[in-house]
Amino acid sequence: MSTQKLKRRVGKYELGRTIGEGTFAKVKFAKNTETGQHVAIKILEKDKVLKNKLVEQIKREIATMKLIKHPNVVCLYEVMGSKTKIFLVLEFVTGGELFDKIVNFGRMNEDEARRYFQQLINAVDYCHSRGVYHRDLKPENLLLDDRGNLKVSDFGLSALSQQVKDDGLLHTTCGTPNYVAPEVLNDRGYDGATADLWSCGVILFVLLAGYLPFDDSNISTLYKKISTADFTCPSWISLGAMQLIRKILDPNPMTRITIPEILEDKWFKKNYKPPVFQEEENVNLDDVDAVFKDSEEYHVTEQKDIQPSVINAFELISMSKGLNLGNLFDEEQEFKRETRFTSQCAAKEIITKIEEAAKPLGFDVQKKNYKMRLENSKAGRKGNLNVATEVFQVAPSLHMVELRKAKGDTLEFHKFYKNLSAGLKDIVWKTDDDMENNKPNERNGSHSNCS
Ligand code: 3AM
Repeated sequence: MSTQKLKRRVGKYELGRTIGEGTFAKVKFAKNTETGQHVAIKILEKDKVLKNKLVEQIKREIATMKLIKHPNVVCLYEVMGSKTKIFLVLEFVTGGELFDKIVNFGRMNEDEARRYFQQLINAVDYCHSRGVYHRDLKPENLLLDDRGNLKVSDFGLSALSQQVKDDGLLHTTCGTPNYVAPEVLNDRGYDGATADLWSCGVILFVLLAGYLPFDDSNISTLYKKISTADFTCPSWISLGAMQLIRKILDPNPMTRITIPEILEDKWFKKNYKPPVFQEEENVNLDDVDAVFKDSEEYHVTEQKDIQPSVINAFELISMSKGLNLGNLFDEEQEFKRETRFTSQCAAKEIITKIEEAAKPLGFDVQKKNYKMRLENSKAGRKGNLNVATEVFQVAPSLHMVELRKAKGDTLEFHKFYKNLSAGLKDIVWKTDDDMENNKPNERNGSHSNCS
């Protein structure tokens, strides 16, 4: 146990925490050591993604994405490859996901929903005009920047999970069914542009209604509802918005409204400001070629450096006072994905207490030295919630405990943490300030109840 850190480097990037894990990729926070710029690196396993017939299409789409510098599309800065992995260096987007707003605050008013929808349509229109389709537009891919602007992520990457069949059309087996167009579900082959538009219609409905247009616990009933566009608009949605949603959620892709027609729609056009941006010139695509050439001379160097932690004990203590949800903010990720607290108890006792508190909440516990992995046995909104914890020694009788969401939904992590806190209150070190804030009339000298 120490505060030394094993830093992983890929080329000029120093890798930090895992931001999220999906089926095909892991997303990690990273820092460009030359410029200090924060980025997100998506890491894909080559053998999982490059074995299908779409390698040429994937390469073309990744190359096109490097050329796309649109204000509402997550920017792809650079592509690197090692023997086994592909690293996509992306713009780091700090405002969280659009749908967390709905989960937190409920449905939006029409002006706010329209602004996001206009940005979404602009992003989709621009990428389509360059021959890149998303094919998997869903809440997780709609991020917000620090100024509240929408940024669509994963454009051009979904070909990684697709197949082209003999009819030359795309076929897919995965994807979040609630957002997927009927022709995609029927697997009769589909056109990427009209299918993306359907997903935009579902997204607009969710923004305005606060719930999904098509939802059912029975998957075949859900498919039937989607195939027949069986949904009802709630009464608070205006006629103009309702009519537009109906034209987008047309189960027949041939008669579905197109983007040029949406741009002319009266409801859509209100307060519309087309985006102003400059297209990048002189973009170098050598890195994309190199990744797909798969020759060792182009492989990026990966190394692990042991570095002493730059945080000293005083900083650790000041950032970890008590169990306070305010501590969920972190310099690297303003996403509230991790928290810390300090304890005067022995490390083994802390670990036992966390285990005892997590198990009744339905979590399986795996332990390795001073690290633990807590996994919820039940699937949540974004799969099973996984929490990584680690105990660091600050001084012989002072430990810092870090809890980080490794996988799953951020809001579920917050709920879990709140419940866990109740079971840990005996071991958390409370400062005089904390005691004062929590129990204004009661002061005693004992700050934690370690055995
Ligand atoms: O696991 P959650 O849903 O909390 O928001 C994305 C998702 O978070 C985040 O990584 C997780 C897996 O996709 N993410 C993806 N691209 C990102 C980016 N460019 C990003 N976070 C910040 N910047």
